[in-house]
Amino acid sequence: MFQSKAHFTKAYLEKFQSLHGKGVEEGSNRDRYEALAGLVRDVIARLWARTNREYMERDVKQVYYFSIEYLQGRILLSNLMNTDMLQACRDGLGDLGINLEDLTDQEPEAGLGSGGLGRLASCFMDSMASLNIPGHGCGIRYRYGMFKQKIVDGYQAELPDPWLKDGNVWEFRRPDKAVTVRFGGHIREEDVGGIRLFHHEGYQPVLAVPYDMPVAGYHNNTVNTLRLWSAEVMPIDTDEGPYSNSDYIQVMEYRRSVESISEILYPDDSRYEGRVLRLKQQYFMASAGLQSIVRRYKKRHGTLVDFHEKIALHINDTHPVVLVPELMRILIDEEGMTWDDAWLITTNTVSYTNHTVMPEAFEKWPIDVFKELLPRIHMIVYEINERWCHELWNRYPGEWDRIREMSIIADGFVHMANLAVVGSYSVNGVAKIHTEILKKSVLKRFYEYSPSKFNNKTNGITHRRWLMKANPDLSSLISEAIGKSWMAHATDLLRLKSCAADPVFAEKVALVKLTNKERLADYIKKTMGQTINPHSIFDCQVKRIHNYKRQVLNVLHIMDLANRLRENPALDITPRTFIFAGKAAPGYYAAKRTIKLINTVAEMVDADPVLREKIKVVFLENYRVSLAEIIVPAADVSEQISTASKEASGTGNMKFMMNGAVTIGTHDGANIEIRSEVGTENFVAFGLTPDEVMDFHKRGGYNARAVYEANPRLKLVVDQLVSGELPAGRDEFLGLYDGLLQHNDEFFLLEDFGDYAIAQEQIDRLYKDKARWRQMCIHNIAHSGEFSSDNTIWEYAVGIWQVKPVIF
Ligand code: F58
Repeated sequence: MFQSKAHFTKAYLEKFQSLHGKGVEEGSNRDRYEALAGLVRDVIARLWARTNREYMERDVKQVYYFSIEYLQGRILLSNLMNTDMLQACRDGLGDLGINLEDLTDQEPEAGLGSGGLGRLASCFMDSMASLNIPGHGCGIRYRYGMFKQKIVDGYQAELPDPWLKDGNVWEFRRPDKAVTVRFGGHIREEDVGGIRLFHHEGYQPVLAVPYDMPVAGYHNNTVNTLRLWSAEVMPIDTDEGPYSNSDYIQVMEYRRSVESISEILYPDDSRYEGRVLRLKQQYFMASAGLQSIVRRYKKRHGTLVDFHEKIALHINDTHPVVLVPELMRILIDEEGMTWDDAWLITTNTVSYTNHTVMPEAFEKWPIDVFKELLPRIHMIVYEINERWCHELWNRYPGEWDRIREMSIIADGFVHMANLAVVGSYSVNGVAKIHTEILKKSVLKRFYEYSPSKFNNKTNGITHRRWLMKANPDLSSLISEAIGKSWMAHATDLLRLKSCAADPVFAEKVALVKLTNKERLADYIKKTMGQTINPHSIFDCQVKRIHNYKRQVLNVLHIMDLANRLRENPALDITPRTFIFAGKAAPGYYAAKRTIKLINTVAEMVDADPVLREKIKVVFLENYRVSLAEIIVPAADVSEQISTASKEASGTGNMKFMMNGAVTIGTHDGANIEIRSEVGTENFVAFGLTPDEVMDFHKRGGYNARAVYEANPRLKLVVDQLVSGELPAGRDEFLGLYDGLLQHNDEFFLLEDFGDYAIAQEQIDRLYKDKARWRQMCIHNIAHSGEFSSDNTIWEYAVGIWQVKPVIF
């Protein structure tokens, strides 16, 4: 590795020349980026080979994390940091007159996810490698990642994201490790000597080719693998594939249908959409991933009888759950095991994380679709269900409703969450309250059946990306104050508590915040041409746009503030910049209207000289990991205002806290744990409790119109949505208005409005007390180590996977 800059510079110049056949002074930033990334890749590749050798020789238990999404973001700087080459590299490039950031900005961003679920998977990859845990990722190499968002006339427009068009330095294509995944066709059964054999015939074969990406741990020589699968047509010289007896058109149709499998990432939607291609993606990933794990395992062990002793398979939500019947298929059809032996192995290998309580997000597939696409898997799921229902009949004789609720196949659908619970040995939620809701309500029947399966693993975020990489100035300040141990052990950040009362330290923290705010202001100026005041309060709500996340509640409060300012221009408030960012799923009409509303209110504020003195609203285009890395360190206030009980955990809340923002938040998801960790005095809470929300759902009794009538300030802003006062068509927000009043405000915005406005006033008061505010920021940073994904992963490793670190 390059501890000295001279060593680095020499290697870099050589790499540049060998890659481009010219001198570095003649190269573009892209050329220079490629040479740098190539150099880092070479170093990492050596460590990677060694890591895999160690795992193999020591024959340790390994975990495979299956996720339909990974939101990696840019990788170069993380890799430089984790391999301890950052300083030498920065200095060495400096000597050559090159600015490192100009190169890292060249990297296309791997945006293979739509939100928290995908980003969690990437944080987990980083933490597994950094804790020396033999843990790998399995996913899909989408050719198009999350769409690029443009704002046109206040509306969201979507553009494709061809992130691979100039190549991806970090991937290693491994054609020798390709496997075949089969779709469609039929099953021919045969009895041979009393044994039933299943022959899959007439299927469409798809070649799954892995692209491996190294995942480097922090200063520990460990490099794990993120294996992403790409769908390709079978080679022309195989006997599989529609080549013999097929005409040109058929062959081209085959090509098209195969390549579509790993073509696009489906953006999240407001409700679950049963598109066949999605099921195809799921089985493609599960089958390819599993086949490659099995192949390697058999090479080492010869048999799969102890598979569960050495392999843990984790499914990130239900998307990869066809892994369960696929493992059964391999064990029974290919290994000749009995059903019972195969079931024992499978249910001791697979564990499952649930990420949502919203019933409309639960996956279910029409049984006919399932059967046609995956005939053998359908047979196995059918049998799993038969046996499961039999068990249920024995345990709950006559309780038909309970049995229907718990069965995997019911009402013509395969219920994927039920399959996940039945087929795994561990089911976890992602924050304490979320796990309780799973146990009490969403998966209540399953909890009653096997309570020991259920456990909580509160989410976390990697402090390496979200503090060390995103906020280097704050990181240096922290290290000056408490030493560097927190980088490896994030909970050491607690030591900062002793600095909270030190005004000199507090002043330095405030200065770093100001610098970060200036950086964000520059970005906004450059990209949007808008000027924002770095001395105003930066109040941020950045996340997917969703009704339950209640961006509209934030907007209603801004409109109320505007009304109060119009009434009293001397209103004594600290100037505030409300910063929004986030994507709406293309088919989610209401979320797209929310974006228009935010931009409309932004326009209204800008047009009014009284308002623009005190407030500013901006919607930043194309939210993504690299943008979050600029916004989060600059935030003063973190908006975490989902309807209580709806946000499984949230992880943005943790990122903001770690960077010293104060949360204004509901009693929801991980907010509850953040608040109890940091202390109620360092968190501004408001709104209904989860129990109150669930009671309303269960017993009714909520009357949105009554709430609206009773609060004149609220009534005014709601009316303004449709009064024609906003600079948009009069009908533009009619749907939104109706949602609040005619449809009784499903997410309790009106109910929480009053309390939210009071909480916002509290924020203003607290901010005015500089010393107090700074202390709050420092307390938030100090307690954020608890939410490092290192802690979360450690709990998964010990409590679920039973995998141990491998240190070498
Ligand atoms: C999120 N889910 C939860 N789903 O909403 C959030 O509370 C939690 O912190 C996070 O998972 C991590 O546990 C989420 O991001 C998706 O994006 C799905 C992806 C696949 C399609 C459906 C939405």
